[in-house]
Amino acid sequence: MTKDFTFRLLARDGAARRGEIATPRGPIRTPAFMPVGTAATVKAMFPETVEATGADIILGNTYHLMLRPGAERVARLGGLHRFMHWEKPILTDSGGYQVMSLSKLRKITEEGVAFQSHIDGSRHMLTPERAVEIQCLLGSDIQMVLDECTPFPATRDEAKRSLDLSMRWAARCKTAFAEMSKPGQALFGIVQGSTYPDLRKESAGALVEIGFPGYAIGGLAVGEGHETMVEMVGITTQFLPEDKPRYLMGVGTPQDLIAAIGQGVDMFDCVMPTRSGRHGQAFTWAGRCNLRNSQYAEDETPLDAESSCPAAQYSRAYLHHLVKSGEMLGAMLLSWANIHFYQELMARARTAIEVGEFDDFSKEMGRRYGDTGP
Ligand code: PRF
Repeated sequence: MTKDFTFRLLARDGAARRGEIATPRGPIRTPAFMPVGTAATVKAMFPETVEATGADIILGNTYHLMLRPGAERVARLGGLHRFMHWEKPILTDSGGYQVMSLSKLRKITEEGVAFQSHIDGSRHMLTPERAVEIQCLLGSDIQMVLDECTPFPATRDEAKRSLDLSMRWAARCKTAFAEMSKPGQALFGIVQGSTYPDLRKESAGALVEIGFPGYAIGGLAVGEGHETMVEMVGITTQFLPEDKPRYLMGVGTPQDLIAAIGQGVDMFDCVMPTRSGRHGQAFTWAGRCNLRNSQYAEDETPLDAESSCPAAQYSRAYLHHLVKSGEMLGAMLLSWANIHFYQELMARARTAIEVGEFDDFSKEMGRRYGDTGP
């Protein structure tokens, strides 16, 4: 097993890329979708099941784990992989984004972000150095720099000020990472710049100057809409090195993923398959399906006849009943079927790129799901 973190491009089809990231905990086939395991669990799923859907990597959150059960405690218990029974790679987000969306009381300064816990109101400080330290304590394979996800909409001045702060934090994270990390671990930079093409270019350039083994695109899917998001992704990937993985944070619908792969993105994470699964929404090869709808009450057909997922073989009538009754099994089966669908979507995208048919695949998905989503 290699001790290094490396990325290899295996095939290209237009701007779409098929690659593989090697890590000491195993390979990550790209394009990759990372199920979200915020609080050391992909909600309502067994780790074994997550693995069986084809996931090579999952995402964990610094913010949640530092508050509960605490990064030092996870470290004493042998690290996040051992704690949650997931031996494959884990990417951790740095916490800044979650602080801004979850904590009501928070203050950003040059030093970092001070905030009060959404759980018990306790006071905490997340600096670039502490964000890296926590991710090292967790034993994260791919860490993210602390950044500010610029709120949308933002004036150019606001976006510029925010991006400058994120770039200074990125440099501090890299220094801290060099001191604290273990071989085989990686730290990714995060491009910001809101919806301003010149700021996206500036941010990408600043990060490439610092130098990272992978680059994330942040600050999107925050209300700008599908078209603008795809445009910003395309502008950003243009200024990122070909030989490093690109990760679009917190995205998205199947259509978002296909469009972003078409712009050269390699990695994604999103709560959508698990969160919508817990709310009775299913992603199938025939499109989206809301199991709460009474049209399914006596529908004996399987959830998704085209899927090989065991959960998708249950009848729509049964899933409708479980969802309407608020039964846990409903959330479990739909989360499973949805994560399986997202993994299968990535597998089909990878194959399409390999055989040079990504455009056809993208059009076919557009027919099934609509081009820009619901
Ligand atoms: N920054 C970080 N995490 C994120 C985002 C970001 O901009 C987003 C934006 N879609 C999701 N998750 N650190």
